Amino acid sequence: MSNRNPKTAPILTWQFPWETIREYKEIRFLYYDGIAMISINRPEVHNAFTPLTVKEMSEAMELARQDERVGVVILTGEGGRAFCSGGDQSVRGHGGYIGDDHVPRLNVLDLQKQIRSIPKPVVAMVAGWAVGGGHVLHVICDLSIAAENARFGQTGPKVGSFDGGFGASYLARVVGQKKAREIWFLCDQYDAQDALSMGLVNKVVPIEKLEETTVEWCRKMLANSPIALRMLKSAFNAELDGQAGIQELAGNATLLYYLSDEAKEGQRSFLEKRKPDFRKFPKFP
Ligand code: S0N
Repeated sequence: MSNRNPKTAPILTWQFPWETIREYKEIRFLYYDGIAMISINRPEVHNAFTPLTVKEMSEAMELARQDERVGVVILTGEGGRAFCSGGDQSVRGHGGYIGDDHVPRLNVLDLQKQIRSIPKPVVAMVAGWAVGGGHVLHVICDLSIAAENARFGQTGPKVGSFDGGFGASYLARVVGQKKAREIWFLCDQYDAQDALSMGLVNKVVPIEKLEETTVEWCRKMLANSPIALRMLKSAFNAELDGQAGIQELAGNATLLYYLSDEAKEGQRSFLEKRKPDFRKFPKFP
């Protein structure tokens, strides 16, 4: 069915030769040259998410995590009019957003945690609206690249919701306490240049350059050491994420330790039913 609403009719299609990794109902999950793209495919409602959209994004994020070809993930929305307008208000019910199973859910909170913990950079590619829970999704991404038509803001206090988790505390880390409180308390909208000047996005480009620039940034990261990027991401997260953040950072340290002959000596000695010989390993200052 063609979209005749002038506010939501698509103005942007992807130009790179993306391949579909898996077919979904409410998202597109694509791959190109080391990059996975998860794109919300509900342009007729400015890419508002339902429980199913989030379930699909969550599965795609996990597949991107497991896929060894993938070094960077792009999060975006189809059509060029919106990145994401938050939770779909037409399915919001008593206690959350209601899907086909009639159960109210706030499963976007699980997706937020996944974006922070996937050990690969996640880049928000933002054209048009990034508001409400959609704004929170871009805030949580490691980097945000915005088209000149991007518009940002929180709507919660106007529409009867709020995100007191990462949506508040991490936003405040990004733009500072005063600005974060302004964004939530006033529910104003900010253009791409406003967002750039408050450090909410990394770069602003004409919409025709959005995909090209985002892929270029992804390629720069793909040319760098994946373990260094992984360690840095968990290090940036660790302080704010408390025990869970330390667990991630420590998990990466364990991964590195497993790669060493010293750790392998422990495993081998057990399998060979002998005492481990750790004396031969260096005691670094
Ligand atoms: C984005 C806005 C500003 C765009 O305005 P514009 O360009 O004038 O277009 P509209 O005519 O308003 O919209 C075009 C069509 O799209 C539909 N639509 C837009 N947004 C939504 C939406 N969120 N849900 C359902 N439909 C939407 C319009 O209805 C219209 O369709 P037609 O023409 O057929 O009527 C403007 O659209 C706007 O303000 N949208 C609403 C933004 C919003 O309030 N979003 C929800 C905010 N809350 C959340 O996201 C909470 C979710 C969450 O993340 C969360 C986190 C932590 C704890 C709890 C929660 C929780 O789930 O509550």
